[in-house]
Amino acid sequence: MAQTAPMEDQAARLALREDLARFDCRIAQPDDPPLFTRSPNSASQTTLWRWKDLEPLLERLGEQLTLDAGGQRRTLRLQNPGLPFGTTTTFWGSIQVILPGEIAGAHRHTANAFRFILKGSGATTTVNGERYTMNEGDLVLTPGMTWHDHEYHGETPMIWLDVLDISLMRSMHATFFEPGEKIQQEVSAVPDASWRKWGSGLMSPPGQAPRTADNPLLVYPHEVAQAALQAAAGLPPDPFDDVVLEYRNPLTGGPAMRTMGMRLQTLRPGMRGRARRHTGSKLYYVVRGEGATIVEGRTYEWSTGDFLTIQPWAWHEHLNRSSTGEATLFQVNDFPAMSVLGYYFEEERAEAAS
Ligand code: GTQ
Ligand code: FE2
Repeated sequence: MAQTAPMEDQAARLALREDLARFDCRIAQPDDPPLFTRSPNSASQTTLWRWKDLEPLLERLGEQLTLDAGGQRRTLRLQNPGLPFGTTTTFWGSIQVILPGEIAGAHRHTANAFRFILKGSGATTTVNGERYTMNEGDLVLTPGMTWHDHEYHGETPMIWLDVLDISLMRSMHATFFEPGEKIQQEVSAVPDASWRKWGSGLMSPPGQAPRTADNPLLVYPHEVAQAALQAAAGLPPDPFDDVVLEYRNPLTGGPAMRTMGMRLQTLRPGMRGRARRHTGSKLYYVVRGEGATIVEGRTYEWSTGDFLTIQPWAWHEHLNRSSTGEATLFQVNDFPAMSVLGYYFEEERAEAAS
């Protein structure tokens, strides 16, 4: 039955509308949009944010916005122009600026969060009593409901990418937020205990495996990720992503967070990836180098410091046209949440016969 055919019982439906509404019920009405679309029809738009535009804005934020003691953060949100709020349908990406001498006070919330350090080094973050120093390229996790606060004593402003699954949490009506009683948490006697136990990913103290499937790790240092990426460069290339690695929970082999997946990848000179589309959303950050992503026939040229989000179910492919320079991309996606709900689908474009 064609969806656009006029309903034969249109008059009856309209007449029923008010009677049903009195009892908090309704039936499909002639002017309702279709219940389903054949494939995802997302309002979220493919969007590129360029570092050359962001950098002066971040400078202004640092100069003009204060950070009060109430657990606030100084952040620039990457706002998707097609959505009422958020970077994608599930998560928010924001760039946080912290100045020498500042403390971003303790709080906790249901939203899962992580930080990927963009510029500077030396700030510390405390997560449930564990304290870690954050340096460029590090990934630090703040799983939902863990207490966290940040502190910085450096020379120049430090900035990092924050990603929180706020839109997903809101759509589930599960928002909780609690400010800390004190500005900063107490730090445990062994401040980096989980890293000491689980950080090698290969060996850990016997008899201490947690009973939950939650990731025991809070930090993925830059050097470790780089070494892993270099080792992976010796494997056959991935046809879509060249050299790509997932940040994993060392206990389960699953993704590092419950709702969000993080990846690091290298596109080597001359690489041209195959095209693919998938449900769910992702945000790329260009760690270094330059290249391009073709999304539904439109080319987005990116270089160091840029951010790119891709509309759900849009065909896209990556390329590195340089003959000498590698490009490194950090990626966050919502595939873990999509997968566990049964909503993750992907399709590969058939290769043209040559
Ligand atoms: O650093 O705890 O960008 O709670 C947004 C909310 C950062 C944080 C954000 C937050 C944080
Ligand atoms: Fe937070």
